[in-house]
Amino acid sequence: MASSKVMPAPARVESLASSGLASIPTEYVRPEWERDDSLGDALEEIKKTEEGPQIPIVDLRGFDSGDEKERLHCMEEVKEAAVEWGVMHIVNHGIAPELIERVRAAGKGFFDLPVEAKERYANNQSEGKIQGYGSKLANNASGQLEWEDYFFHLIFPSDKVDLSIWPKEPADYTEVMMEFAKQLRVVVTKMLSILSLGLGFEEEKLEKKLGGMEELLMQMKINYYPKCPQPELALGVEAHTDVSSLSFILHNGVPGLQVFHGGRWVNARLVPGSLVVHVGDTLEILSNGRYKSVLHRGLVNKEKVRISWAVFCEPPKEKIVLEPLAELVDKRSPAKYPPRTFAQHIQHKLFKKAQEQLAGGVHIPEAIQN
Ligand SMILES: O=C(O)CCC(=O)C(=O)O
Ligand SMILES: [Fe+2]
Repeated sequence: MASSKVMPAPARVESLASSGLASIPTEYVRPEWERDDSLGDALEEIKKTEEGPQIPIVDLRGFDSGDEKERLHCMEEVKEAAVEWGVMHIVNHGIAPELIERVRAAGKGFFDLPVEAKERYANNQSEGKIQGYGSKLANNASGQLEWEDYFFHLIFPSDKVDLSIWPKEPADYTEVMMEFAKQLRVVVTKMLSILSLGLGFEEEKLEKKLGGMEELLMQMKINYYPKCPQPELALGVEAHTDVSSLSFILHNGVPGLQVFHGGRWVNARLVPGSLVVHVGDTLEILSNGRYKSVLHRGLVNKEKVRISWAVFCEPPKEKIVLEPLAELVDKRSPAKYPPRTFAQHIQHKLFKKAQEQLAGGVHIPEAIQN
């Protein structure tokens, strides 16, 4: 095409936040229907968490115990959480607290660098270079933006990783993140095994279906949410379901994550030593809707910077056709999702979102549909 669209470099939310502004630019103000949907300061909202149903906490120790009864119990709990909520806190997952602390320090260390130093790692979304330091580009007519900057990069399998774009500061970033990726990969297999058993399959079923050790990708997104002067007007991440199979989330102890359950937004509690695990679209599709891809969003707050580390476990983009597993489809429960590659699924989701925005966008997005 003749018109070469030059995208303006996105403003970093961190720079905006530290400029001391009292009110946020209009691009960050959510539409009225969404603000009515109980937006607020995450530090205030978390105080209301006491009442009502809570995201289940699942102990994985039983699965490793070798005791058949305990394994079964663990499997039942994971299954129930994936069916009823599509999200759970996992404890005794097997990753040492010291390593988790080092991951937190490495991510914080990077974001503690001045913005100019981080810009050297900037991604270039219009050129398709999605790995690196970034902020959301306004991709629709409303120009709606999110109150966060991020760092995004592939962390597993190691032969597909591009270390040249990883932060060189702090000095141990690469070593720590590689080790975390390796250990988290073990947890991924464990969760997929449990979830396979929960569907009545042999342990290896989902792992194989998603590409196994060679093909299943783990993408790390470090979300950096600066303090926000008007948290009741903004969102750190807007409501969405993850396209992944599973997503694992670690945070810096500042609340903000909410999940949609039973017709309302539920705050994720701060559970020491836990990782939050989301069921993503890909598992919802393979399980023919038995496991739910959970709708979630991120609130911001006035007083504390929030950082979260989200790891998305994804099948390869083109190699695998995702569709409900044949054993889960019959006359009484026909396939709810047409066959699509992962790339096609993402395209379809973007297309649907664009259509919804054209139509006015006043809705709470449902999990996923055809
Ligand atoms: O910050 C969080 O807790 C959630 C982030 C998230 O949903 C995402 O990056 O997809
Ligand atoms: Fe997400």
